Amino acid sequence: MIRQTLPLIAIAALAACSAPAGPSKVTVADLWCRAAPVGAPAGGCYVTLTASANDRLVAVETTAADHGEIHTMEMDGGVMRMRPLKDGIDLPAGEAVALKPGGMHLMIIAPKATLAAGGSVPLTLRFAKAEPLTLSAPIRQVGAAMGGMEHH
Ligand SMILES: [Cu+2]
Repeated sequence: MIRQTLPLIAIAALAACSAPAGPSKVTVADLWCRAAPVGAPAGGCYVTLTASANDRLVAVETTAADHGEIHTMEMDGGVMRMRPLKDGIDLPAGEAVALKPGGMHLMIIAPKATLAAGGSVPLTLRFAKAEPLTLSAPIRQVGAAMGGMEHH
């Protein structure tokens, strides 16, 4: 059985690579978007990215909202503020870079539909070197930390 599966995997890998292998490949883990109430002006999405060679996340696109942005959260005079990262996020080779609540995150601006738990958001991540990745991010309800937001 094992002897038969190996060549099949090799063929599938070749078929997936229509272009020559790029200088880097980015691995995605823990991709999700936070559920948001009806009419929310924006939604947050989170992901852990690991690039095989030095790379950079430069943009996020989605068909589910007006547009996507890459944000960071920083303390500014004792207040947590979000601001767009115009140069994107550095992805050092082999290092897992986590975008998570309270830190760097993806933001989808003006969602076209309510971000309801159980649904999903199509996201395209664009990198400086690696091929873009189009993914489906599951929408998850975040409980206690979001206070009354789930009681709409
Ligand atoms: Cu944001």
